Amino acid sequence: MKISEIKPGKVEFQGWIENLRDKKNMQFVVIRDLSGKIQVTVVKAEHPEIAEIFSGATLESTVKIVGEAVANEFVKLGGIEIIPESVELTSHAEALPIADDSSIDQRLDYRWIDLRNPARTLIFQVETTLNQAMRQWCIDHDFIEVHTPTLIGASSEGGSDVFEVKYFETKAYLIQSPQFYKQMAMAAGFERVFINTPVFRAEKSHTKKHATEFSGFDVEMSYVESQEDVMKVEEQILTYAISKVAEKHGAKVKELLGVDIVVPKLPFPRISMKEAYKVLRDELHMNIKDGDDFNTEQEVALCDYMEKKNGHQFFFVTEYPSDKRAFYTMAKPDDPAYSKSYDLYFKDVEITSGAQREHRPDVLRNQIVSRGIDPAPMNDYINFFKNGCPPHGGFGLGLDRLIMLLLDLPSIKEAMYLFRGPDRLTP
Ligand code: AMO
Repeated sequence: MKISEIKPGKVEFQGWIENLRDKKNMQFVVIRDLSGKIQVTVVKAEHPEIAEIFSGATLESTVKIVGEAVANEFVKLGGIEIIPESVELTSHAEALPIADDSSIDQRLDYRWIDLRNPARTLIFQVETTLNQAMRQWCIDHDFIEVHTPTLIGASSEGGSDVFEVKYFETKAYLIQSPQFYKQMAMAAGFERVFINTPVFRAEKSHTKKHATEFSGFDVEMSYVESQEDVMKVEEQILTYAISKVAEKHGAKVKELLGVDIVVPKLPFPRISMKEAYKVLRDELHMNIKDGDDFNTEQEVALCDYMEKKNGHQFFFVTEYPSDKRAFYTMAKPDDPAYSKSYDLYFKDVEITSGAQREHRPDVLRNQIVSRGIDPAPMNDYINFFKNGCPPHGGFGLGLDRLIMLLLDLPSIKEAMYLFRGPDRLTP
């Protein structure tokens, strides 16, 4: 049984030795499982064989215990103690190489020990609920889930941040996003799809928000008129999923991580790039020209401005300059220097890129060529759009970034079960 289910009477349970006080005549042992902790009390004279097992046991060893749970008002842990009849040591723990206050990199070396801390386990309980709710929203709204390969013959985002792998006598790449596959689903008539997949970026960035492998949550939908249709779906998915997290884990997150889960209000605030340039220049007195990318300082200033102005932790930036976006993005027909694209910011970090896509194969090919990308390896992708394909759009969200921000974690390393970065391929 789980420790949290223990009531007075006969019990059998397993767990970790969290604490052990070995007195002259008595032993007080705290056993922990995922659900809670309980005290085991041993009277040495009555059970010398059990006392001997505990005397030789180390902290964090695991045990199986059969005994009687009895109420005892002096026991701090729930007013119940276990009088054991038999104890079996199921594993022996060597001295722990890390403590709670070890550096993050030391802790990652021994992640299996690090994650035993209930505050860290909670991160993954939250992620389970969040991801499940995002999927549920999609399923409830007629999305089809597709499982896509992580090996690909051509770079899906352009650029150099792609891992190359030896593939028999030829080369393959690890996907930077399932972009091509989700767009193919639109050509296949699936109308609405979502994909949960690992994605890879060969970026040597050592920041709190970069990993070389992370979990993507991707959505693509047909018959969109602009990025606005995609943004409406994304804000609903997030509001629903965060409300589920607040409902299920809000109190525990506050207790163990000291963080309030704020369920965002709909709609999320929006600002176009053209408006953002004006705000940065006229109100925040920063030096930026129309068509530029934000530098980090400008990005932080804009996030700060939007949060203060709207009292909202999320906001969309829309209609980026076309030449700053990936080749598959549709340009605005009335103003082709700008595109039908968006990013979503949460607190001060970008968590999503999205857009309406260019679904006309001839225009798409031109966009590829005009970015200096060799169109030959893209032929399979361009072919998707040659046999009829509705206008479509979608977004890609970084799940690990979302968790990091939702729980105010200092780095994406804490948000990922196993972090992968430029200097880390283990454990
Ligand atoms: P983009 O390249 O913006 O867009 O990636 C989408 C989201 O993925 C997350 N992300 C990362 N997370 C951790 N470490 C990284 N190195 C990293 N890089 C990106 C971010 C980001 O917003 N195909 C498009 C999406 C689309 O248009 O549908 C794409 O991949 O949260």
